[in-house]
Amino acid sequence: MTFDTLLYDVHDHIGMITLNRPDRLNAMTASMLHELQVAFAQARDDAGVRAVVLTGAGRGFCAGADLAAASESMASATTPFSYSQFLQATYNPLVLLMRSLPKPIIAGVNGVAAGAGMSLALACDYRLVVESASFTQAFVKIALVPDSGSTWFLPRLIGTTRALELMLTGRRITAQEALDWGMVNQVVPDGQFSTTLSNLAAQFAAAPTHTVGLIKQAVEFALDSTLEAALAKEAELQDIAGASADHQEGVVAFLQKRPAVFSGQ
Ligand code: LHQ
Repeated sequence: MTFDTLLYDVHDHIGMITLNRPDRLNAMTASMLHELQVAFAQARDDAGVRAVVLTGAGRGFCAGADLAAASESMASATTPFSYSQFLQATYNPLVLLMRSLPKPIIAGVNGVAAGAGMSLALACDYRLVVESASFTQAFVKIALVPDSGSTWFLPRLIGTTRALELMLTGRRITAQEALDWGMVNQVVPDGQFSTTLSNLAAQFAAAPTHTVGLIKQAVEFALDSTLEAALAKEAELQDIAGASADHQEGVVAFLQKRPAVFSGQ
């Protein structure tokens, strides 16, 4: 499938998704949301892809929902627009698809991430951010509730006090503040962003992909479980990881005092 609102490119086992509406800071339209689902599903189903990168073209990562497009479609709708139906049909399945992807997703936050654009960054597994980027829970500024998973991700990542502060004020925080709060993994000077992102993606693409998927599954499960259930889940998933070719390779490589070469299996 060819994409109109994003670029999707696979190289060196990396599936690179670039939001591509730079003059709108990559604000999301219904077709971009559909294309994102297609691209993530393609990355999931392609055995050659071992890491996924989500980034933005131009000076923004993603400004959230395209408010101009949203108000146009509301104005032209023949029946009353339902936010709930729209979210359930577009953003929600996308976020669930990302969270269940059995491969690591790196957000390459190249600029501002606002509203649902910030939610998408939070739905990724690792956030590499340029120093000049910023984050805003812009929803409150247009009298909307945070959506696309922000209410779930943000308190878990930075605690309720700070999550509510961001949600209630819509204050734009810097990359450094996001790092200090544990909301992102790494902040780099703008000039080093693309090289660092490529190196990081290559590192994830060389990881034991199947086990990485199991780690994601284990943590997702543990977030909403008792200790007892989490321990049982770890044991169940360890059976699967323990039977993998990459586990064997990891142990042999350790004993032979050489770096492991993982196949992803
Ligand atoms: C935009 C947008 C944008 C369109 C910048 N839309 N054009 C789900 C369900 C359904 C509907 C509603 O929402 C949702 C979920 C949500 O995501 S709600 C939250 C939606 N997002 C926002 O409210 C953020 C709005 N944008 C901003 O606050 C600022 O643009 C930020 C803080 C992102 C960046 O500020 P600046 O760096 O100063 O850039 P700018 O404001 O000058 O924007 C550059 C251009 O991009 C500008 O167009 P222009 O023609 O004047 O150059 C903006 O109009 C356009 N743009 N965000 N969301």
